[in-house]
Amino acid sequence: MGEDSVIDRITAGDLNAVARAISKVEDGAADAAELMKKVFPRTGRALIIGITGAPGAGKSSLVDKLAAIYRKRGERVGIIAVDPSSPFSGGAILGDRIRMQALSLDKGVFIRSMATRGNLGGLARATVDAVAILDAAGYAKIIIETVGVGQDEVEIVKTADVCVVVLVPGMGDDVQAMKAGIMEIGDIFAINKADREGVLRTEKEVEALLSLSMREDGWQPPIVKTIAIENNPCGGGCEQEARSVFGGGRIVGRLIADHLDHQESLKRTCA
Ligand SMILES: Nc1nc2c(ncn2[C@@H]2O[C@H](COP(=O)(O)OP(=O)(O)OP(=O)(O)O)[C@@H](O)[C@H]2O)c(=O)[nH]1
Ligand SMILES: [Mg+2]
Repeated sequence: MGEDSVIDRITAGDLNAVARAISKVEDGAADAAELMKKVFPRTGRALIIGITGAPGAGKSSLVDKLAAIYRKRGERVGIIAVDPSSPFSGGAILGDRIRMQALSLDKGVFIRSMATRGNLGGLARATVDAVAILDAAGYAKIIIETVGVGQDEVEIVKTADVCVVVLVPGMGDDVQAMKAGIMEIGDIFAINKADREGVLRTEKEVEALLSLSMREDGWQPPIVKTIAIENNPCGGGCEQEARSVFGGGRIVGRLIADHLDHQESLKRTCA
């Protein structure tokens, strides 16, 4: 099949064509560059959201909630889970598949996991290309989830329009250690697992770190406390605490969505 009909099928949102194009860039296929030349002029409409944070911080759970909010608005959502430590790719990794089960049945959601095939630079490039393919295919929101521990992973989320850094209570020293790369790239800080102890302390620590650095664009990253899972396994006790944190049990993905809407409107104004 000619490249022209492939690009037509991508822009028409054909799922098979999209999946195959992503495999092509991931494999570094010989004709991938040629295809991307046709893809790039058709991009620029999506809001690209990077979600990063330590392993197990609740990134996938938040992505799930966020995507559900966008789906309610009728927007199509592309999700790319980048796992630099895993050699497995294609489809979603098992845990994410379970976590995003409802989403994965939804035809308006495209979920894909990408892994390193040898070098991180290659992964970063493949991620950028995959995002562009989803953008050309008309996904309004594209979410990149990545474990943000090292500088290389930070590079991946830097390609996003907005970056949400997910922290959890009681990180203490970890927050300090993350200061180097992550604090600078966060446009929004989510303290997830806010049903756990130590939320306020972590919030103060993040506030303190943020106050040390003034961003060039003057943006003051909001800190939002989130609970990404509804059925907390700890019974009624922590629900109580959740209510007190949020003053009435507000849902949490919503808070991030509101901030992202604000960021998107800024992006539109600047464009
Ligand atoms: N108590 C509590 N547990 C949560 C919350 N959010 C997520 N979890 C749990 O934390 C665990 C990890 O959640 P994930 O969403 O997989 O976290 P992740 O950051 O995507 O993990 P990796 O992709 O493996 O780095 C799961 O068992 C979730 O159910 C929360 O707000 N409160
Ligand atoms: Mg995950």
